[in-house]
Parts: sequence; C-alpha cells; structure tokens
Amino acid sequence: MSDLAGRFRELWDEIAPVGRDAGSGGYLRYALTPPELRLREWFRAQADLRGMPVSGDGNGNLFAWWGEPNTGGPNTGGPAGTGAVLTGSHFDSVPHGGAYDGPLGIVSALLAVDELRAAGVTPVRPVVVAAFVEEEGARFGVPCLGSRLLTGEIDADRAAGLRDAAGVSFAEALGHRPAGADPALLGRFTAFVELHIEQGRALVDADAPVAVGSAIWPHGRWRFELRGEGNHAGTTRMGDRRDPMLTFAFTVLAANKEARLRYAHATVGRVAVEPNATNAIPSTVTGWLDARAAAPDTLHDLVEAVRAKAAERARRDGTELTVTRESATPLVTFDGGLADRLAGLLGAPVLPTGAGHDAGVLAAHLPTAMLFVRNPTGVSHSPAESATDDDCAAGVVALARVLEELACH
Ligand code: HGY
Ligand code: MN
Ligand code: MN
Repeated sequence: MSDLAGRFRELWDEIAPVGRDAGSGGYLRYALTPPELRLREWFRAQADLRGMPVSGDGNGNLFAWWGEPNTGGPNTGGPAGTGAVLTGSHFDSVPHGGAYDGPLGIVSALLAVDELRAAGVTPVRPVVVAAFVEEEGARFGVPCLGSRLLTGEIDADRAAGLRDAAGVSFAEALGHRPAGADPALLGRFTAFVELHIEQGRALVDADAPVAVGSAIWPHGRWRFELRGEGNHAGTTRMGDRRDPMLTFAFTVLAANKEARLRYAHATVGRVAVEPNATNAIPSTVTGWLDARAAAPDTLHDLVEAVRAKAAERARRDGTELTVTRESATPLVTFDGGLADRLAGLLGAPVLPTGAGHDAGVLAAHLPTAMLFVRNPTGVSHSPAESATDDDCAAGVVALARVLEELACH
C-alpha cells in the first residue's frame, strides 16, 4: 500500500466507527444528529490541525479555508478571498448507507491540501473545503438542503419548517432560522469540484480508478398519498373494501413497468401506513416515488404515466389519490470546458451519473466539476458500498492536481 493510501486509511479509520449500525454495518448519520455532529467536530479539529479557519453560512454548511480568506490580500485573487476554489461534499447518510457516499469527498479534500503543502505548493487563491448539510434529505426530506439554501434555491422559511419523523424542525435542529441565500459568500468562489464515490460500475468496466463527471440525470421525489377506509381485516368482505394498499401496490408495479419502458429509473423505497396494524385495512398509505431519467421530457412522461395509472386504479378501488412533488433537480450538465480540461489533465474517462449531488445544485451558480472514485461493487446507499484504499489515494492525487491547476497558478 502506498504511503498516501496508508495516510488515507489512518484518517478514514478515525471516522469509520462514527454512526455505524452494529447490526447492518450501515451508517445512521442523519443531518445534525449526534453522529453527524461528531463528524462536524472532527472536521473542525482536522481544519485546526491544518491551520484552516472554519466559517459557516448560517445554513448548517461548514467551510474550511486554506489561504487567506478574509484579508483580500494580493494572493487571494481580489477582495476578501474572491476567486476561491471550493471542494468538499457531505457527511450525512441515507439510513444504513455506505461509508463513502459523502465523507470520501471531505477526507480526500483534506488529504489533497496535505499533498499540495507537502509539495511546497501555495495557493494564489484560497482553497475551501466544504461540508454541506442534509445532502441526502434523509432527515428533513429535501435533498441538497444546505447547498439549496446557500444558493437560494429553497426558501429559508420553507427549509426552517421542514420536520423530521419526530416532528423536529430544521430550524430547531440547526438552533436558529437558516440564514438562506448568501450571494456574497457564493461570489467568493470561482469553481466547485466535488469528489465522490462512484455509485455504479462504469469505472470497473473502464478499468480506471478515477473519472470526471459530465452530467447528472434530472430527477425528483413525488409523494403519493392514498386514502381509503380503515376497517377490520377479519369482518370486512373483499367487495366492500376501499383499500389504499391495493392502489399503492398497483402503483409500485406501474412505476417499475413505466420506467423500464423508458430506460429510466423509478424507485419506491419508503412507505408509511396508517394505522399500520396487521389486522386492520389501512386508512391511508403514503409512498414516495424517486424517479430519474436521462432527459427531462422522459422524466416528465414517466411521472405523468405513473400518476395516471395510480389515479385509474384509485377510481377502481374507491380510494383517493394526492400526488405532491417534494423536490426536483433539473438535468445538470457540468461545465463542459472544465470537465474536458480536467479529463485531459488527469487522463480520466468522463461519465454521467444518475445520482444527485451538491455539485448538481452549485453547477447552476458557478463552474462545477465532479470526480468519481471507483467502487468495486458499484453498490451505494447500502452497507455494501466500498472502495479500495489505493483507489481512494488515486482520488486524492487527482483532486490535488485539480486544485493545483485551479488555485495555484
Ligand atoms: O439521491 C441521490 O441521488 C443522492 O445520493 N442524494
Ligand atoms: Mn447519496
Ligand atoms: Mn452523496
């Protein structure tokens, strides 16, 4: 194992136990809960070790600065650290998620700073490592909540009122109303580069450790609420039922079929049933559709087809359907010039992804790129997500070269 792979493992092992579920081996690192708060404190300590002051944006996002972020001196590329190069990712996970989705981008960024310093490189513009809050939306339901707040893509009052399963609002978890858009801070960044574990097997097939991102599929989340008539499982004749579970089951199968017909992706991985009793016909069933497609009109057609099939079945079952879009991310095409420049610099393949990222939000506001690190299983949002230390070290080297290219000349 290379020296860098060893240093990666050493740093990685400091956070690996934080929030890991003993039963599944997956991670329960929901935004602003004790495990994620511990990772934030670890981040601050690592930044302190590197002499990198940490600032916040009032939305729960953290920024560790290498260079002189606040002096506006000659080597910061303008007033108050303008022209800074942003990197980093997120700490939060989906329920029982993998170790690498998110944290890999933050740990790799810290090690990339170490690599540049060890090589005697000094940035002419600040390099900033970010830890964005609630990227997965696993606690408050809206993905990329932190980057959407920073960019003004979600209203601060709407974000403040989002509640978790226990009814705790985002503002309560944050300790205050989120500050919302910060154009002054955003304006200090000249580019954002997010390193992330690949959530697929394209790099395995390409036999390469690192790739550059080209695009993110348009995708979104739709809440399907089905209301019927709760009743006794044993005494209610089948013909007298208005069972929302029946409509829901049909909707899940329809989503699967309509996605396959369009070479798109549709998932229903989350459902809530009331009263959720073995011997009671449900009164309501709520399911969340995660839909994604390579093109916006394909995504729209997919969701409309599922909505129509669900409504048709609801009429047959005597149930009532309400469909609400909870979040949507348009097609993201990363800055082509930047992607080509980085692919040339690294000699790496260029890949699209179906996974959402904070980079997908920031791409509409500043030149943005992604680097993907090989995942031998290709599996993600699962404890089976993996990466080798050598590939992670290759990711650090690639990120260091990119940061040197963007911030040190
Ligand atoms: O859902 C996604 O694509 C991302 O992992 N938040
Ligand atoms: Mn994820
Ligand atoms: Mn992620």
